[in-house]
Amino acid sequence: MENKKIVLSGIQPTGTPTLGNYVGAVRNWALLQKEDTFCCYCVADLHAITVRQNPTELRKFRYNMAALLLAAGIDPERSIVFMQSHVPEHTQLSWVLNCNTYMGELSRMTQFKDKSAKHEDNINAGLFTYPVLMAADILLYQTDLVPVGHDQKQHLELARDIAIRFNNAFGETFKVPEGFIPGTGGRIMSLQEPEKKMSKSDPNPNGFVAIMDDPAVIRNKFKRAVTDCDGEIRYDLQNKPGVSNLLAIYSIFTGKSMDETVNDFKGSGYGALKTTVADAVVEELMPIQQRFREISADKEYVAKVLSDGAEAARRMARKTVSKAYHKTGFDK
Ligand code: ATP
Ligand code: LTN
Repeated sequence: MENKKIVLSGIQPTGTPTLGNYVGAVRNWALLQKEDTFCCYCVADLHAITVRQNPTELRKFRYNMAALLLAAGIDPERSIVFMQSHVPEHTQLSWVLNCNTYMGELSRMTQFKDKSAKHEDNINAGLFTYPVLMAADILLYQTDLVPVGHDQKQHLELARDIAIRFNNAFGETFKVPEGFIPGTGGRIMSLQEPEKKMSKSDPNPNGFVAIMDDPAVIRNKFKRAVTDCDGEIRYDLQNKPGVSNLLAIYSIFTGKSMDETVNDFKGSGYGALKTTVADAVVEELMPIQQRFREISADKEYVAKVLSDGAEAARRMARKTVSKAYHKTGFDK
């Protein structure tokens, strides 16, 4: 493991994961499992409670999210998969990092501003310090690479700033991580309002495709996707966000470049574009859905993967917590 690059990422078990989560994050998590990487993926359940959750639902969502990661190709023989709450080092480091993060930095986080506008009745301190917990997730594993969607760029930069600040003040403690944000696909847009990102908390279910949606539902959502009225198929994010989003999805799911993609649709209408994109998505998601049904039914297997994952994660995380506590002046 010494000369492998450490990859770490997390996903919140809040609601139904979407095509945006898949393309911006989970799909790359699976692809990053290579000879020269060691990948650590967590279900960020501690992050989830920054917004009020029903405990019964949360229990179900976090289990399903773990099963879905396995179904999407994360291989527990090669990578570790764990629940954030099973590894207490995350909260232990988080406190020390909180005391090395400024209120001003946290007030600039756009996700905090968005979420506090959305949940006016519950602007809790956890929602404000959420990016510090995320920094702890990352820095605990001496991470090299963090695969996330574009919306997490600001949080990632904060994690880097905190690491650099701590290292300067107390001596070399944390590796300063790099982001891995896909160019095309880092920001999959809503099918109904293509100027907004696709979000699982969108009250309009036609705006997002859920990874577990039925094929007929997926096809129908693409059929209703908002485009524009000039009828020309070209990639132009500014003027044609709906069509460009469909082209981006097609390019990712077929592995074709954007030029090839646009060429494939020369002379086609929007109807054909939507059907072809839906077919490509359905083809990749169907086997994942099938594996999800098998894996999620095997409770013992999922529990074993998670307990092995937590044990391996703790072995790594403990070293960093000891180091950071020692540098801070907390010795036994
Ligand atoms: P919400 O949409 O409810 O705010 P979320 O889906 O953004 O939640 P997470 O589940 O924690 O929040 O996101 C997991 C990963 O999915 C992150 O790396 C995030 O950047 C990525 N992601 C989320 N939405 C998109 C999107 N529309 N396009 C690309 N990546 C996305
Ligand atoms: N905040 C992230 C989820 C997340 C994460 C992480 C991503 C929690 N911990 C560590 C990368 C690394 C989000 O997508 N909302």
